[in-house]
Amino acid sequence: MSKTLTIALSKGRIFKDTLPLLKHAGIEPIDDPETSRKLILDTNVEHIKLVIVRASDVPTYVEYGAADLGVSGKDVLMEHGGEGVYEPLDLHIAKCKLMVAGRPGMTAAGSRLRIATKFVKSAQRYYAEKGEQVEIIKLYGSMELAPIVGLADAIVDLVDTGNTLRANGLEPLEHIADVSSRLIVNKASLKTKSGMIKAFIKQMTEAVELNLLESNK
Ligand code: PRT
Ligand code: MG
Repeated sequence: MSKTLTIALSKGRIFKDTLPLLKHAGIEPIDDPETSRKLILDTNVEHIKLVIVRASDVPTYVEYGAADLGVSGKDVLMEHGGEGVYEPLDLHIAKCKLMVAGRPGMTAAGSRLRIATKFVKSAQRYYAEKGEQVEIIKLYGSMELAPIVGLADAIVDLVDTGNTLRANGLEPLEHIADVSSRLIVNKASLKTKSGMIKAFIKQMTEAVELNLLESNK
């Protein structure tokens, strides 16, 4: 049987946290993406390949079937919309929170609150559900700067330890969502490569359970 399974991953924390889960499933990459320039990594399992893409591109690769599977943050999936992909498993890795943050005691400088974020859809949905009219300003990074220089009243961003916010005189104000990384699967692949994918999901499920047991010790 010559069917290949392609798994899309991003470098950095997602790759680092996914490695031990893959290892439990018997899969180990031959090259290290942090030092190699290769974007397609072979593994010790001949028919399994890893493709290294930008975190925000993982759902797109999986949606179009360029990868059969992927590992993607819930924050990224909420922005992407999750069309064309199944999300069968919470991997409980790369955890953080999507939050509103700003200066302590922050209030709108104008009539409407101005919110800077790269999570435009999630921010729009959050304020719409609250019934609050806000102006959303799309940024691609360094969101913490926006309230300091008066570009926005507050930001919507990922928070883990809160150190980045504190270092910039900001604090977490409102919790929007808990974020962790999810295994995602292309819908067509689930039919055409059903056996391989179901076996992979089963092994990853076991690995996640073991990980959780370890971390509760
Ligand atoms: O960098 P690139 O544009 O390619 O993509 P990316 O920034 O989305 O990738 P990466 O690797 O930084 O993040 C991948 C995924 O990790 C995200 O989509 C989240 O699901 C998850 N994750 C978990 C985080 C964090 N924790 C996190 N703390 N992603 C980003 N952060 C950043 C946050 O944006 C802020 O700048 O870390 C800073 C806050 O950390 P603390 O500890 O100071 O609060
Ligand atoms: Mg980044």
